[in-house]
Amino acid sequence: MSSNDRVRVRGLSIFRPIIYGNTAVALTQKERDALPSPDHTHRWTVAVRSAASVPGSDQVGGADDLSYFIKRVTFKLHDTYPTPTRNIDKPPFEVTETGWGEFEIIIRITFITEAAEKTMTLLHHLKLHPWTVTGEPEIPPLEVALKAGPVHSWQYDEIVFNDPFQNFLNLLTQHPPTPLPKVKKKPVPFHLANPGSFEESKGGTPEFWTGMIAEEAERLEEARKKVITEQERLRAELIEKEQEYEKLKKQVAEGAGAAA
Ligand code: SLL
Repeated sequence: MSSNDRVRVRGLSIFRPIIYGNTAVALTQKERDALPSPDHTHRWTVAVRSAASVPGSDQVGGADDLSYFIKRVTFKLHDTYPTPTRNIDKPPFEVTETGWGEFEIIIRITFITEAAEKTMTLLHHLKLHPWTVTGEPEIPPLEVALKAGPVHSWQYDEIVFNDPFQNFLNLLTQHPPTPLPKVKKKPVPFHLANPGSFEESKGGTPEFWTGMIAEEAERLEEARKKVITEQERLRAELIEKEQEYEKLKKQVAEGAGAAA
């Protein structure tokens, strides 16, 4: 360690792209029967991975080994699981389980000591059932779930390190992240897409790519326009109702006046 190592590089920010989330598959009746808990309906994996995927792989993300800056990932599962706090100290930073229900998973990332960074806490809603058009949770019959294929719910994030220590910065720059593909080779991750029917959502493994930011912006813009249109419609309706109310109030007043 040189004397410069513990000096912060002021004004510099460096980030590493990650994804966190889960993949889930429905179990066949035969698979369920073979489990110690036959009431479990799905097998799922929750993970923290590098954002880029291995080309040709059917795994979402995970091209890079993140252990050069992540020491530990803790997944806090639902209390119905034995030892719900799962500490994963080496890659892959993931937990695979079977179960029957969706729940919130607290994900805590501990960085290597050299980072001198606080742990980072993320929240992920474990998703087992296919995305629906309405967005309302809907549990499809087993045969539909099996046909629809794996369910994916992944969130892209960038871990930003501000004013990093020189030695940590060196470590990071020695491990540049695999760049995301510049063209979309696979369907958009479903949680970002306009979810289709169960059938349509059978799109294979999603992959994060550079254009997803522009796509997300487009979706937000569309949503914003929808909200404005709806607001205008409601405002017109409100004005109409207020006018009607005034009219009725006047009629009542006139009626009362005539009766007096
Ligand atoms: C629900 N609030 O009611 C959620 C809880 C719990 C999920 C879901 C298996 C645990 C075990 C399991 O899937 N727990 O092996 O007992 O939907």
